[in-house]
Order: sequence, then structure tokens, then C-alpha cells
Amino acid sequence: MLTLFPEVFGPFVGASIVGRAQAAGKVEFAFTNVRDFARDRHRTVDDKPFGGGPGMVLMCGPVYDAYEHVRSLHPAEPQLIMLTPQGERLTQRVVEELAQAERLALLCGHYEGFDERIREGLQPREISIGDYVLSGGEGAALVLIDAVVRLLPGAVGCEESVADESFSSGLLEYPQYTRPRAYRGMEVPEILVSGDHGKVAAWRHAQALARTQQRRPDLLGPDGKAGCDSGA
Ligand code: 6GU
Repeated sequence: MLTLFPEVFGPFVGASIVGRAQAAGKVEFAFTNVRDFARDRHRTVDDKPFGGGPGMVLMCGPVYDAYEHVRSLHPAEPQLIMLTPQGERLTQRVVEELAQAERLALLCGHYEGFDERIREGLQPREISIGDYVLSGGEGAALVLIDAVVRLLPGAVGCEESVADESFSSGLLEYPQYTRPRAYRGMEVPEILVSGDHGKVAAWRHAQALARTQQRRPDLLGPDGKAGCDSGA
């Protein structure tokens, strides 16, 4: 992680599935504060845009130097990811691609943006998590980390739960219930306690399809069937 706010990552990468994956040695994180690579005594990392206009721009020097430092930490060449609203949209398909990489370097920006020569010289893969604006890339990096780490072999207790869920199947998930069977007058559907596994599977598929048609028809092809194209 290359960031101006390394402190925001700690609790997140230590908790839940990501935390367990880390403890089990499935993934390792290193945090580099871009500000440590500022060149002046004020530790400046941003400056006014040439040509005028509002906001500040993240400077080349600290970012290039921080990236050279990150490269030197490990022999594997990282795949550099720049978190920016200008990037390609993060989908489950992109997440699956990133999960194949041995090493990722996530570059989080702040302020009005990056000096364009960071793109030109470092040729990052630019990724956005959706059509809204965050004040910085850290929130997006957390989303990406969570989505990628849970796909690493052995990161989630049950591999089936990864394969079965929304977007890997191309459908939203079916409704789930746990004990008690009745809660405040709301009953668990009879079929789920029938013990008929075939009927349960058919019911779940029908529910997943109906829910997808209702909420996210864009996930279904023109024939109303889920595309094989996961997460498109
Ligand atoms: Cl990756 N960065 C920022 N700053 N805003 C975003 C984003 C990323 N993705 C969606 N909005």
C-alpha cells in the first residue's frame, strides 16, 4: 500500500477474513507512507496545478520514490494499481484477475488528483470502485483488498461459500434463514426444513433468479439468463 494515511488500514486488515488470512500466512501487507518520500522539511507531497484551478495535485517525486522503495522490498515485480475514479470499474471479474497476482502495489491518491506523469511513467492499472467520489483512494483500496483476499485459496473457511454467492454465479443470493424457525411471527419457508435437498436447491435457484430479475436485471442477459461473465 502506498498511501498518505497508512493508519486507516490497520484495524481493517487485522479483522475478520482478511485478518485470518494474514495470520495464516496467505497474504502479507506492507504500508509505505508517501509523505516519508517528500523532499522538503515541510514534508510536502502536493502542489498547485499548473494552469491554475482549484485543489492540489499529488507530486511526482514522492510517489516515484515511494514506488521505487516498495519495489526494493521484495524481488517480485508488483502489479501497480492506481485507485482513481477515472479507472476501470472494479467488478468480480477484475477481482478474480487481481487475486492471481503474486504481488500488488496499491497507490492511493488524495487531493484533486495525481500529476499526469505518474500515469505516464509508472503505467498503473487504474481502478475505480464505482461512480461516486471519495476524498481519497484508501476507502477504495480497502474494498479491493477485502474482495481479493477472500478469493485466496484457504482464506475463507468454506470454499463453497465463495463459489455459491452473488456475482460468481452471476445471480444475487437467495434468502437465508437460521434459528429460530419463527421470529416475531415470521416463519422460515417450509421447504427449507423439509429435508428434501433437491427441492431446497430448486427453490434457492428460483429465488436467486427472481431476486436478480427484480433488483438487478442488468446482470441477466437479454434472454433473462445469467451470463457466464461473472460480475459484469
Ligand atoms: Cl478508486 N478513488 C476515489 N477518490 N474516489 C472513488 C474511487 C477511487 N472509486 C470510486 N470513487
